[in-house]
Amino acid sequence: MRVRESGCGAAHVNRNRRADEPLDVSATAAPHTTRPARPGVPLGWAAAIGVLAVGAALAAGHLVAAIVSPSSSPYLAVGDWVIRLSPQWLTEFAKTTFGTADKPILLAGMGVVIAIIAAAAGIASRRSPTPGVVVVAVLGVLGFLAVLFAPAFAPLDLVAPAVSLVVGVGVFRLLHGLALRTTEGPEQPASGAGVSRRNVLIGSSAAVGVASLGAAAGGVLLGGGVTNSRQTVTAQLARAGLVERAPAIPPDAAFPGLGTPTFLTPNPDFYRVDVALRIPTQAAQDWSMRIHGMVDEELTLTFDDLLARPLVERAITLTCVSNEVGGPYISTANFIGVDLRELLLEAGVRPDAEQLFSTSIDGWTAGTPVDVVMEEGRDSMLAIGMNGEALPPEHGFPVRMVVPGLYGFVSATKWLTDLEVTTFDAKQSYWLQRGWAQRAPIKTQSRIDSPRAFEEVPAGRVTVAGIAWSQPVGISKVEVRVDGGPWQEAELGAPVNTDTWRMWHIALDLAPGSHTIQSRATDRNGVTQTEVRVPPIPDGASGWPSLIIRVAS
Ligand SMILES: Nc1nc2c(c(=O)[nH]1)N[C@H]1C(S)=C(S)[C@@H](COP(=O)(O)O)O[C@H]1N2
Ligand SMILES: [Mo]
Repeated sequence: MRVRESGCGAAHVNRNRRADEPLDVSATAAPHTTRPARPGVPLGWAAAIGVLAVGAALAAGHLVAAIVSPSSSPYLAVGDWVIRLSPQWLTEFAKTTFGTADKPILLAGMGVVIAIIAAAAGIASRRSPTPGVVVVAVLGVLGFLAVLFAPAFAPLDLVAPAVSLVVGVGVFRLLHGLALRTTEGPEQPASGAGVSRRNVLIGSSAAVGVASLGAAAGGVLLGGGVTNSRQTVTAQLARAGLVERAPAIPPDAAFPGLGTPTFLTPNPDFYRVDVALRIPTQAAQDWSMRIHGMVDEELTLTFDDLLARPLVERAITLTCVSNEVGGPYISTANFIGVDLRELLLEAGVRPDAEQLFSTSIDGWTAGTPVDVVMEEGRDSMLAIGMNGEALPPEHGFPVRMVVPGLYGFVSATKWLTDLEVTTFDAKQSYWLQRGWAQRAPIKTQSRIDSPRAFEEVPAGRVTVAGIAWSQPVGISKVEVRVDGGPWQEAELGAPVNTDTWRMWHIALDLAPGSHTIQSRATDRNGVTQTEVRVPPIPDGASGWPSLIIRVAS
């Protein structure tokens, strides 16, 4: 295809060409010089048509997904693939730079890239719709494939991306045809053409808006279903005598007044780490799970089956392997649930089984060593409650796994839907495939919470406070030193259990000026936190926390 004009100005000149004016033609175009060039869609409109068509496609896909099968939104499915295919350095960068905001940032970034591609597709189609249709169709097929190859794929999931593809191509052809016709009409004055096009664009923008609202409404509906189901579960858990409650946390277990966290982390403050772009929205009454594989007797459990078993409440500190020294990915809650070891004893785990392979509703997987889960007193559980209420949606509602002493990526599967007893050779879990460790016991660590790094504190006694953890062994000692001097023992919070963190504080007399503060913890087996600094990958960061503060004179 030959393009003889490149801008709106050229089209305008051509339309108003007087007979005596020479045509603007290249030598190779000689045979066509007698035919005036067809005017194209102006640049801005062309770009807008591309963006509107793709916007309509995404909104329609999202809306249909919300109605038919929530996990099948083509936009989110493509986002899931971006996460899954992201190189290690990028995932870690996103986690450390954006924290929990990494997902909205990913989705917004995708939006920008898709909008640029869509605008380019529109611009490439200023005369013939073909290039734009091809690009919009390719985007649609990508969305289709992303859904088709999602880990938790079901055939019904194909409806949303199919609708999305058809809407994208259809809207593009429609808008393009309208825009071209209004441009081409020789009898139509230029201003009239503009108004007509404007109407077309306003109309289609409104359509995209309505579709987006519909998609949002669909999301709210699904969220409402989960809210109802959570309320029911919270009420069930509150029934007198149903749950064997955990002992109350002694008031001197934490020193929030000195700068430590509270002992139990309120649910809204509990750290969140996962790769789920969309939080699964399964209601408790729709939940069921199979325990199968290398077991004597397969078990199928519904949520009511879990409620009918003995329910226990246990204070447990969860920790993420991605936590840097001094990092925030650690929190503690009273988890309510059933004992996992007892369930597995009922199913009868074969002696040669190695791995408890757990799968989430969204297809994420974890591999937990069977010997750890089956340890007597390990307190591993299937949790359904957290701090007196049903699990919050973002922390795994309706059912998650919790194994004290193991980092979350090998044990804490949220939105649990399947448990297979198997070997390590047979199956590879999500993060194992990405270079993280197979066995990942939590490393003994401490963290200085107060003062903050580079904080200027008043002259006189300086209180240093923080946390230490070594689940499931427990902490026996925390020491602090200043400027590489002798280690001084800190005061510990009242012990709660060995599956939780321990708070500490110490008052120091410091001379005015800058000082380096370090801490190290020792567990109840007498093992002291190592000074050796390693990064989180593959099995957790280590090293002494170290920060500089200024004491005022
Ligand atoms: N389904 C699912 N479960 C998951 C994850 C995930 O990405 N998907 N991440 C795990 C990781 S790495 C951690 S540290 C814990 C964090 O649990 P939290 O978000 O409730 O604190 O969840 C684990 N369970
Ligand atoms: Mo994690």
